[in-house]
Amino acid sequence: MEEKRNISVLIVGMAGSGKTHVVQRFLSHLSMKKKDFYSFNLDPACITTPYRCDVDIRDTIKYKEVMKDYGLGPNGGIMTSLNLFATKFSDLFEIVEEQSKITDYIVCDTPGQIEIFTWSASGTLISQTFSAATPTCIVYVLDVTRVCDPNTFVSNLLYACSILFRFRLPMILAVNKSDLKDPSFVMDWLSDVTVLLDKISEDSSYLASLSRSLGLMLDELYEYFITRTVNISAVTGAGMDELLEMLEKAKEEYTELEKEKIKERGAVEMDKFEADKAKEEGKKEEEDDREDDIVGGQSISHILGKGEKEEEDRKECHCECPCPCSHSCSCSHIHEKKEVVEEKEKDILGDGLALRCDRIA
Ligand SMILES: Nc1nc2c(ncn2[C@@H]2O[C@H](COP(=O)(O)OP(=O)(O)OP(=O)(O)O)[C@@H](O)[C@H]2O)c(=O)[nH]1
Ligand SMILES: [Mg+2]
Repeated sequence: MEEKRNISVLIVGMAGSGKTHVVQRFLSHLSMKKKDFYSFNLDPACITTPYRCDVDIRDTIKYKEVMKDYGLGPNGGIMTSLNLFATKFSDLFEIVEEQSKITDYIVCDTPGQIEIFTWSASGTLISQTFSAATPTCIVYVLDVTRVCDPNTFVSNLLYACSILFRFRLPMILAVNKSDLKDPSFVMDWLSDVTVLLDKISEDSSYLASLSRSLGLMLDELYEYFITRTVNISAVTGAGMDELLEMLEKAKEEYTELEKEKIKERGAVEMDKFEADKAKEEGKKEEEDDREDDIVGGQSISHILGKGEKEEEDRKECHCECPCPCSHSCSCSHIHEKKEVVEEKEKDILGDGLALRCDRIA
């Protein structure tokens, strides 16, 4: 059977933005299109899943017992359940890898605790496990009835931004509940930051001035999302075809990002190699210096060498020296030696000089 190269879709977003219903609608759309899919529910606290769920975190982790056992509140309980689930990442990897060969889409519903994906270890582990096994994309669900408030819009984008930079996976903004409110203002705000800033200025609170600064700061992010925003409705099914098209592009983007990551890893490894090489060379230079010092030490011993050692010192010296045979030399130890020799000249005149000239020759 021909292997399929599918895509994993992680559905994230604020609590109540409609993630679970988006998963349900998206899966029924896939069924309609005769696409194969595999689904995960990673929300340990949900009561029911309104879609066919292949892997349900609730089958392995009892969230209420986790709360009791660890003395946690509801949010801590959800986070800890996810952390416990993430410890099984090798099993998760096997499932995702296997399914990536036989299905077109793997869809994953997540809990509303966005912190799981912004700073908890499990969010990173889970997303990395998915992306190691198959092309992976994050769909960030926005509730249009909430993000029409520009402050909420900016804080949602901040979350999206931190997830985007943390995971470095392609991300799509899915503006949900379009059946309740026209979401066209989102595109207006993304494509022209001044429209967003004007909207924020209508409010004179401290929060608005903070949003204004943040709104300006996120300018580059808006550009990224202009081509990656889709208006959907989990109730009516609007925008599902556009979402599918965007996921196809996200698959290509994933490949590009992976290439970059490999290149970066290559660069890091190259840097490490260079650093090791420099370290090795540094060590060698140090050894050479030490050798020089030893040689220098001998020279010093030449200077210091008097009496019986003197003749031996001269044997080891390879410099030309300013002796009467007209050889020239500028090194100090030789001059020193010369003095020594000159002193000796009185006693062993001729022999000492003759001895040196023989050696130099
Ligand atoms: N009108 C309308 N209502 C929606 C849509 N999507 C979701 N809802 C409603 O929004 C509410 C929350 O939906 P969920 O799917 O449970 O939201 P969620 O993000 O999964 O919530 P948590 O898992 O608690 O974070 C429900 O009452 C849904 O019926 C939509 O497209 N249109
Ligand atoms: Mg849900």
